[in-house]
Amino acid sequence: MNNPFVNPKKKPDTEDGVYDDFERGLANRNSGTLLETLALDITPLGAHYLLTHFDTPIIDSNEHQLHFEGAFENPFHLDMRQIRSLPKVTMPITLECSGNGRTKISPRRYSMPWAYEAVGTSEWTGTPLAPLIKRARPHSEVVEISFTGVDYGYDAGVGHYFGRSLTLNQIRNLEVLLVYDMNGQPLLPQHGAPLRIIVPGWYGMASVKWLKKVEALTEPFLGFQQTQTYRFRQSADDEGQPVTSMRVKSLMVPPGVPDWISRNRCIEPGKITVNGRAWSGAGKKITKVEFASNGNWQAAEILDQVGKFAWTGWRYQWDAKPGKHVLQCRASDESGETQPITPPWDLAGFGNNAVQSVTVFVKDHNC
Ligand SMILES: Nc1nc2c(c(=O)[nH]1)N[C@H]1C(S)=C(S)[C@@H](COP(=O)(O)O)O[C@H]1N2
Ligand SMILES: [Mo]
Repeated sequence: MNNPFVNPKKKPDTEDGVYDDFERGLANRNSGTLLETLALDITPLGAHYLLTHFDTPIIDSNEHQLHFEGAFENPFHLDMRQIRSLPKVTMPITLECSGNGRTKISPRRYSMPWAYEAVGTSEWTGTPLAPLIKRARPHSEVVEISFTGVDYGYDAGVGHYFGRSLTLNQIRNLEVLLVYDMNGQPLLPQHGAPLRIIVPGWYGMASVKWLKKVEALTEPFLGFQQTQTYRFRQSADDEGQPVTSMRVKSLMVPPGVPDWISRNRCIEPGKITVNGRAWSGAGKKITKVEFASNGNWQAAEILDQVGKFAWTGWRYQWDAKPGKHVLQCRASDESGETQPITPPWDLAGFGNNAVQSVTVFVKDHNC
């Protein structure tokens, strides 16, 4: 048997709110962040969301090498000691999985069932990638650079190493970083140790973990993760558009205390401060955040942006009156984009930046 996973590529239908064992298995492996950590500028190590398609490779950082190969004049490889001695940059960067919000789209795609929690901001330390590409001297006919991880597996019957590509201009303009530390500590195995890239402003799929190969290509990269998925598609016969920059979005720290199972909230009556985060892609600044209780939208206060490629804090003083309320928040960015109330349709559930809704119950009396 050469390939035990040959399959017809058609994903099973899903029922809203009903998840099978395979989806539950994915959810157990790919943990989300804890929404309460949105109170912090930087997501604590261990509370950053995780999305790994295959297995987490266990790599000896003393042995690991990064190979610059393909259509370069000056191919070379570097070990981790050499990479760590290159000019060092630390930047807070917000990363969101493009499948975040998938469960809120109906019908839901059969895949990792994210609700709101696939986002986080870390202090990433590494070295800019562009000077290394320059050092390797791409041939004049190079059109793209591909990035390949150590992790191999199957999707839709296709065996492949996880790989993505960018153009030379994208690598320069997006300020792509070759990263080895996260929040001041060596990358954890599940976040790509010992080496990954971070593509600021783009959805997470571009930020290849466990990076082993940077290859200069004279034809566009046709890897599975570049061409067979991560495309916005309206229907199965739609060729679609590649998923790239993050869409404007915001989340709140759910106020009050939760019910263990439903996670609905209980709040004491009176004035409370609701706070959260807002972000967008492609370096676009957040210009407005609004907060609503039962659809009554009011301007929230915008706090400092944590970094050029990181989220912005916001807060709102809410007068909690007894009863049941649905709380929502909505951000706009400097390009004039605003979060939609209802999820934008996408076949695979990518790019859902619709507003978050949190149901809260405010008690009649302080107790
Ligand atoms: N090699 C490799 N890189 C990868 C992935 C993967 O499965 N393998 N997942 C991608 C996706 S879809 C996302 S959202 C981010 C998640 O990064 P994190 O797990 O560090 O949060 O990594 C990206 N890089
Ligand atoms: Mo992702």
